[in-house]
Order: sequence, then structure tokens, then C-alpha cells
Amino acid sequence: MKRLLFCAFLILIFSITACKSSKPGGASGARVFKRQVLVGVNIQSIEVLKFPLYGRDGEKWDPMAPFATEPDLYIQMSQLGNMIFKSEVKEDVKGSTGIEFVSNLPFEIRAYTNEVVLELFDEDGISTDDNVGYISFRPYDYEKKNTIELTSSDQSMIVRLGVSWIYVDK
Ligand SMILES: [Ca+2]
Ligand SMILES: [Ca+2]
Repeated sequence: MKRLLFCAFLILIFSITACKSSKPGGASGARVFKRQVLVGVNIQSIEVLKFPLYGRDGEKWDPMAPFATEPDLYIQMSQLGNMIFKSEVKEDVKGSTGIEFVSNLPFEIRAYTNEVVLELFDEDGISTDDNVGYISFRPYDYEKKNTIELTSSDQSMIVRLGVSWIYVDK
């Protein structure tokens, strides 16, 4: 019985101190100036404006496929070696402009100050997929822009991203 009382006493003490510490002290009235803090970027659209029609060996991307020598394109993005996005595959893409990817969009990048590696692949069933081109960029460098136009260092590939920036009031 004594023990029980002691426990009850402890709980009482605890709840009193808890109450005290949770007394309002932070609500010091609304602040006049709200600060907008960037928390992420949404990738809304992906369009390939240009890519190399031939591989490094000068051949079509699928030279062994008699009637489908054009590439089967998809986009992949990664950060620090982790894949953060993969698009659908567009099979046997003829021509090299205005290829839009729509699956799994929009998607959000929270680590917007980290580098993103965007790669364009040709899907090949049996062998390893061909890397058609890649571009690395830091989303934060394009803050407040609605479109990010990226060109690979060898100029062979151009990709346009439609983006929106996510802010919260602080
Ligand atoms: Ca191929
Ligand atoms: Ca292929």
C-alpha cells in the first residue's frame, strides 16, 4: 500500500512539472514577416529535345534488330548512387526531338542541393542497357525557374524539365 501511494505521489509530481514545462511561452503573437523556406522541387515533366542517334561505335542503338534498330528509351535519375526516378520505356523511338516521358510524374526531390545524375538509356533485353547520354545538375542552381534546360557536356543531349518549387512558411 505504501508503495502504491509513493507511486501515485511520483505520478502527481511528474504531471505537475510536465504541466509547468508545457505552459505557453512560444505563442508570442503572430509575426509580421513570414519567411519562405524552400523544402523541395517537384519534377513535373521530362522532355528529351535531342539525343545522339548513333552509338559511340557509329552504329544504330539496336543494330542486331532488323526492323527495330532505333533505341528503346527511358530516363533514370539518381542521387549519391541511389535511383530516385525511372520513367517508362518508349520503344523504337524514331527521330530525336520532343520525346516526352509521363510515368511516375510528378516526383519530388527533397535533397535539392545534392547533384542529380540524369541518364538516358536504351533498354536491351538480353545485354546490358546502352547508356545513350547523361547529364548531372544541382536543382538548387535553378531555383525559382519553371523550366530547367540541361545540355550534356558533349552537347549531344538536351533535356527539358518542367519544375515547381515547394516552399513552406517559417
Ligand atoms: Ca541497344
Ligand atoms: Ca534496345
